[in-house]
Amino acid sequence: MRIDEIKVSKAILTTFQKKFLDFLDVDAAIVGGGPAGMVCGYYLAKAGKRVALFERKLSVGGGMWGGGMMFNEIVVQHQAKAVLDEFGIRTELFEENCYTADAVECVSGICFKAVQAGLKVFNLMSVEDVMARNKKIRGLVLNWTAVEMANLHVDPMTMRAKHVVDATGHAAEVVRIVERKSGIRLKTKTGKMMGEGSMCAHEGELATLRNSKEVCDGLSVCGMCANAVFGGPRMGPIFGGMLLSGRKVAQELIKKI
Ligand code: 48H
Repeated sequence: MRIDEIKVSKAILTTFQKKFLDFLDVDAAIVGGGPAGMVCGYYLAKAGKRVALFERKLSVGGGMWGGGMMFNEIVVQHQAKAVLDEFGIRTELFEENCYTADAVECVSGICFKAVQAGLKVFNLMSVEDVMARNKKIRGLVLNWTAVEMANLHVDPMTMRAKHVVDATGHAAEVVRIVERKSGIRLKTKTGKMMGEGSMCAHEGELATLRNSKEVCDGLSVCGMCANAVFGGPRMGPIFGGMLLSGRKVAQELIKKI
């Protein structure tokens, strides 16, 4: 039977429309598909929650593909190896409490299992604002990344979530929007963004986990974003804190939602 080009177009438009409609009102919405966001989405989906993840770029994986300085190997510590084990990702012991893993295997392995667990990933979509009511974050305002990049004057659309997770990495984009536009006081020492500190790998890893939590009603942070918001040093190409922080926020939300 000949392939009908119009049937192909109809198939894509119909299934995508259904997928998007089904995930316009969810338990959790995650912004950013780096390691922290993807791991968070995996555990939430595995627990039966309806979760959508919005990623600005064509591919998920964030800063993980490039390992350290484009050498595509990552490092995790003993505690975080358990998360990679959960995804079936192979690790090699380098020295005590220092495992390496192939960055490409990490990203693809996490992505595959997360999507199969039920996480719905919408790539090429950027979150440009939040929906807030009575000082609570209730959803996200979305636009195509292509619109953002071309600086086109096209209005966005909105989706609703019981809880939002900012996993946008160093930029902490969602929290910055909340701080700038909503008048909500953040649950930080100053009520504002504290900012990321300079490199200290050991403290940075501990801080990432400690800082991964709710930052205001309806909004949690994980990964590098957590240190940008609550104040904590950077840690370089060790990714254990990112994986553990995604898992921690998921575990908190599983109980809450
Ligand atoms: C949609 C968005 C938006 C938006 C951003 O940077 P990431 O990899 O974040 P983490 O926290 O999972 O991992 C951090 C790690 O990669 C890292 O940078 C480390 C360990 N650095 C240490 C150091 O010392 O430098 O991923 C964030 C993702 C990216 O894919 C962005 O494209 C995406 O979020 N994103 N998606 N709407 N507004 N903003």
